[in-house]
Amino acid sequence: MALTRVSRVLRRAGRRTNLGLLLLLVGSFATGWVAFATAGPVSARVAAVAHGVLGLGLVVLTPWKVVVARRAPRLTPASLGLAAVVVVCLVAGVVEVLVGPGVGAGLTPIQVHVGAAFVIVAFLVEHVSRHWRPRLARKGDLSRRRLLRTAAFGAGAGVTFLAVEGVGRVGGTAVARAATGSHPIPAADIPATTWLLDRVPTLDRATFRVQVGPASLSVADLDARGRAVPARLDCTTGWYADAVWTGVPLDELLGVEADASTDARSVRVTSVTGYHRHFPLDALPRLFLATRVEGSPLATGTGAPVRLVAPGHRGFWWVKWVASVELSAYPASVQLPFPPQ
Ligand code: HEM
Ligand code: HEM
Ligand SMILES: Nc1nc2c(c(=O)[nH]1)N[C@H]1C(S)=C(S)[C@@H](COP(=O)(O)O)O[C@H]1N2
Ligand SMILES: [Mo]
Repeated sequence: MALTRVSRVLRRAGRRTNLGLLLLLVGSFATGWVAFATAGPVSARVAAVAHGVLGLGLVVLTPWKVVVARRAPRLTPASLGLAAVVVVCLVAGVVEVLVGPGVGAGLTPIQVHVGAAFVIVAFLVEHVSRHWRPRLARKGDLSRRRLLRTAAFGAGAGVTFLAVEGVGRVGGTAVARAATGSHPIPAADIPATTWLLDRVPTLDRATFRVQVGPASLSVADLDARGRAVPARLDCTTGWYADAVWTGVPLDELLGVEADASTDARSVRVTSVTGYHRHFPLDALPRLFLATRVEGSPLATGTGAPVRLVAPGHRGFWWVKWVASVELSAYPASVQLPFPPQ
């Protein structure tokens, strides 16, 4: 009895299953980047929950998709490859949530996760173009009966999300996560983190100078003017550290010049490596040129001798090995959302 009901529900597998998969995959890919970009407690949580529910919705649709695939005249290696990378992506995402970045030598779960996501996109383009049927989405898809099924599916995805969260709580591995989903690490354990392919320069603290507007400052100059700045560094690879940095606010270093300038629309903070970010001018009081963390000079890998501390911004905004801070005519809104290096 129960079995025939299950098989009747599964027999509905077809066009709407594929449409659902497409929407979930596109939605997961897009919200993943939003989750990477956001730092605010509410926006980060909304992005992480939306991303998790969309991604885990794929798990809920699996029984229906298996029916679709078994009906096909033959299984192709490319489509099985797509299935495999989706599994890798989902497993890495859940491992990130439940265990965090500490596992795995060399690659973090998030690196595997995002790498797999790019491979999914490539396979998916091939799969969808090979299996494309006209009118994938239809008007009737929004009829009341269909909406009830969609709502039931949404509830299934929501419950799956809560189940993963629950395992993390009960298992005690995902308790003190930030709104972004990141796991806590002690300030002393902050790892040297490269966004993508930047290099780690070795600079001499005694002779190094930072160009700040028209002024050239030594590390000792900055050190002498620094004050305690408690801030959370939250990296997209899934860890955060609360630490007290020693730094000077940029409005103090650049404020007079910024007020006098008529064409400045942002401040550009540039690393000796070329890595750089633009910030809006009203952020100047909340950006700091820092020379120390927890009282000690910065380590080579983590930005020595001078790095930016940008509370409220995800880690990739915290430019390391700062060479210059200068006013810019470009608004901060026109830069790439993520650094290219
Ligand atoms: C089709 C592609 C993707 C799928 C199917 C997917 C799916 C998932 C799933 C199922 C989780 C676990 C969610 C949970 O249990 O709360 C997850 C976590 C995560 N994903 Fe993705 N994802 C995709 C692409 C991306 C991309 C492109 C990014 C970033 C650029 C990303 C960033 C993240 C992050 C940061 C987490 C951890 C969130 C947290 O700790 O709460 N994902 N993803
Ligand atoms: C998680 C993502 C997906 C996986 C793993 C997957 C996998 C498969 C597999 C293994 C087959 C059997 C035929 C073959 O091997 O090519 C198949 C068939 C099919 N797929 Fe997908 N698919 C996915 C997403 C999609 C999406 C988004 C569409 C949207 C257009 C789609 C459309 C189809 C169609 C129409 C068939 C039936 C082909 C037939 O019966 O001849 N699939 N899929
Ligand atoms: N020049 C430069 N600055 C950088 C990066 C980089 O690759 N190059 N990585 C950023 C990223 S992604 C993070 S999370 C923080 C990491 O700081 P940490 O090395 O102290 O952990 O620095 C940011 N600043
Ligand atoms: Mo990062």
